[in-house]
Amino acid sequence: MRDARPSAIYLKDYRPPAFLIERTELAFDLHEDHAIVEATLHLRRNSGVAPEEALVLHGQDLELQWLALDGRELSAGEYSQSDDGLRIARVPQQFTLSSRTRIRPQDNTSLEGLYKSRTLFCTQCEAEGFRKITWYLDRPDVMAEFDVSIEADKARYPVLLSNGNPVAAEDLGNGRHRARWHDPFPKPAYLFALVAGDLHSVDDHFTTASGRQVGLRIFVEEKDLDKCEHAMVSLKKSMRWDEEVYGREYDLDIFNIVAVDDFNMGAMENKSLNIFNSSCVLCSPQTTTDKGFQTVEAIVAHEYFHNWSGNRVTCRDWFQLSLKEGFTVFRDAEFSADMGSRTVKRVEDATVMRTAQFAEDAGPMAHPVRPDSFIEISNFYTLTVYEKGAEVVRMIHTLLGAEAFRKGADLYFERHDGQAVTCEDFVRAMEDASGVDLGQFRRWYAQAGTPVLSVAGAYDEAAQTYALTVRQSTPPTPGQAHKEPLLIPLALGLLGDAGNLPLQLAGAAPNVESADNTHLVLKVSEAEQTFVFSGVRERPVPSLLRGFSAPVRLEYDYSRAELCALMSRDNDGFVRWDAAQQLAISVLQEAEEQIHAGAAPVVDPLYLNACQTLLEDASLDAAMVAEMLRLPGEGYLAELAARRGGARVLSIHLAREAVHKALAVHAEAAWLDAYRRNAVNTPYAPEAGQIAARSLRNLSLEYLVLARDEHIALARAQFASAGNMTDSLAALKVISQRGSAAQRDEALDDFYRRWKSETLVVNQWLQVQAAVPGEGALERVQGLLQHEAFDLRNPNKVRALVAGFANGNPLQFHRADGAGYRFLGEVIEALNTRNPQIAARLLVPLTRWRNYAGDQGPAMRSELECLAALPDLSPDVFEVLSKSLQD
Ligand code: B3K
Ligand code: ZN
Repeated sequence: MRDARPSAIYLKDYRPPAFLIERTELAFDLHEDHAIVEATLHLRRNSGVAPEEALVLHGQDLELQWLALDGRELSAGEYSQSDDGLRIARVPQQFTLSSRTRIRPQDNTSLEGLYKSRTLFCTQCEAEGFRKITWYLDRPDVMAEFDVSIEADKARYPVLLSNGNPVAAEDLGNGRHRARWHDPFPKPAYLFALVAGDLHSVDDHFTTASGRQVGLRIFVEEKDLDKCEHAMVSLKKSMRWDEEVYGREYDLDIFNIVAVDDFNMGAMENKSLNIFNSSCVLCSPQTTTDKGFQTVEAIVAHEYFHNWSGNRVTCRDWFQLSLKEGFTVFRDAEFSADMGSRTVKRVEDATVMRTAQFAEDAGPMAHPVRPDSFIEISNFYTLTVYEKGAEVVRMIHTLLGAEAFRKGADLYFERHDGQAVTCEDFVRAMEDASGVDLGQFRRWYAQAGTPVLSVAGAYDEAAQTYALTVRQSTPPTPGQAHKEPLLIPLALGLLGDAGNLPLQLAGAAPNVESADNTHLVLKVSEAEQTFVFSGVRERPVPSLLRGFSAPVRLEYDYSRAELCALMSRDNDGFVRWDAAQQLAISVLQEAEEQIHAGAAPVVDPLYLNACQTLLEDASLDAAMVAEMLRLPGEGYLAELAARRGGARVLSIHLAREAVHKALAVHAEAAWLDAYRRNAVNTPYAPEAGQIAARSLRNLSLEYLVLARDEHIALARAQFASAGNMTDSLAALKVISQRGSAAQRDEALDDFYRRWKSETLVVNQWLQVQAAVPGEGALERVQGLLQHEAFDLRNPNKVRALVAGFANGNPLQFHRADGAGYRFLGEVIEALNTRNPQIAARLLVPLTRWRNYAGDQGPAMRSELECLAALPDLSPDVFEVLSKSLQD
């Protein structure tokens, strides 16, 4: 372990690097039990740095064999080594430093640095993995041109890849071969990549707007060659989209993607050599769900877009991570919106924000989009940095308008091409190009926590005015007791009896950007502000936070009738969906209180009828109807309950079951009709129309089996005949959740037999089982840890089974005897030193301990305390534990 009590580093302590690296030459010699890395770094002292300042290089788990300065070998007394680096006290202004280092990729279970994923050598260097490969200035503001040579056994590793262009390939005659690569674009070490393995590729090409040919290749194992087409199509669409929407062309002659099975996250944007978790690149209708197809498209796009937002213009330091991640998530979200349904995409993203990011903002790990400090940067690849960061960029887009935003992006890319910069540089480019003052807006980067926007409306019939009073406040978060008001774009409309009303803001209207006269965006900037609309001929229902125009919690005291009106008639799709959600939440909370008080829950017929009307309207977009009729999950309901005094897991579960069932029974005929009407009879394609139909059809199936036991026959028939993974998995889920034990076991066994050779499908199977309800669920999951299909070293499997249980089986995870918490604790303990990044991620459900009422909160806390008492805590796990246990 590096350090039992690691300490935090602070943004305020940032200093430019004392040395720069102009060129980096790396030679890898790969063997079955070790690898030798020879590095020659062309260094120079940064301007203004004193000549006596020592050179300090990062390095971790490295065995130094030889070190030379300007060709002269250094004696042991001329340098010193520590756990995390190497120090050379006396170095000239400009020099080369050569080293030979031995590493053991085969034993590297952290999946960071150079490691083996089954038969493949591969790398993951972001954020600080390069220091596990060789001694280096492993920080993003040190950018070098890389020359790389890779030598390996030719039969086992016929394909040898690195960044940039291939410059030579040699057969060394002894069963080994060598490849040389050169990357002309200076880059930080975190973008370095190497792959060696027995890979096969699907090849294509793309002609850029200026007419250059780019060779595109996706490298996979031979058995997966038939699963690359969708990723390739997605890549070409992304390249075209970035040219059309941002004017950004690809800059090298080749672009490679490699799929690997053992990977800590989704994918990595290494310059011209993207490495992907196989779950985020491989697709086929037989093995991949609609959601899976959409994920692949979005992640391929995200990594490709990083070529400009991240690689050409990179981050100065890791506190600026959202500079590349927030912006790139915004770019991929807009791309996905353009490729499919814009409203559905917005609903999905707002759901992630409200269910998961708001929870992060309200928990012990809350941090600003640009954190001020961290112990382990790997813990900061969070929903706040990514998704809230993207919402912050989206708000700039809203405030500036599309045209000025594009000018800002152009200026940012041109001004900072080849540089390592800050979030501040991004905001300044947006300001400079648009003339819009973003002074107050900058607080979004610095202030943690979810702002609450509390809105009240007052209609004056005689004066025909409608006054909206908006109050904003942001709750305290760890280390930030006091919050300042933010600049919040509040998009709105006013709904009347016959549709949306024309809007006229009384007096001067400096705060308004009007798109058409029924929609506008207020710029809320003060703790409390009142906006008065004139010429309002009837009492309106305000349609607020349209399109989720800001990442805030909205509070408005709507009556259920008002929510029904918005849900059925507002002309903003997001608000219609949101009204359905709020209505469901209000009904669910009422039922939960009834259950807690010992009464039978009664579900408001207003809600049931509104849902039925929606379901019966075949003219509506089926995807939106499905999203509107999907009940909020138990995790989200628990999060909301925490804000009202503490979550009671059992009564939340029972309330959700009761409302689910009531809606199922009430609209049974309509569900059956929707199920039949949405059957897709054309060959499978992951396109919007079919995806929408399958989404509503499979939701209908869930409701139908709740309405009446006999409908399980529909699920079994669908399971038996499904020609695609979306329908097959949806039926399997329903059977495993709602069928008899015999039906469930038969379907699960059948599924495994059919798919046991497809790892990604088997992972889905593990996840379905993790969510099987009822007593014995935990024992089933524990049993699966020993199954041939499970492997603790593979993050996808750990996520499917272990995180799948903790997040997808609330009643059993929160078992009264604490066994669910203990189970999670044991897995975290097993992974703590083996794969600290995954271990720290698994802690998240336990960090929410303050949300739970009764004995559960304390039981969760005591599991955290047990873990905190372990020796050898990794910095990753230590940071999450210590912050979660802080008073
Ligand atoms: N930049 C990578 C994430 C790296 C995570 C390192 N722990 C993937 C992405 O956001 O595109
Ligand atoms: Zn990214």
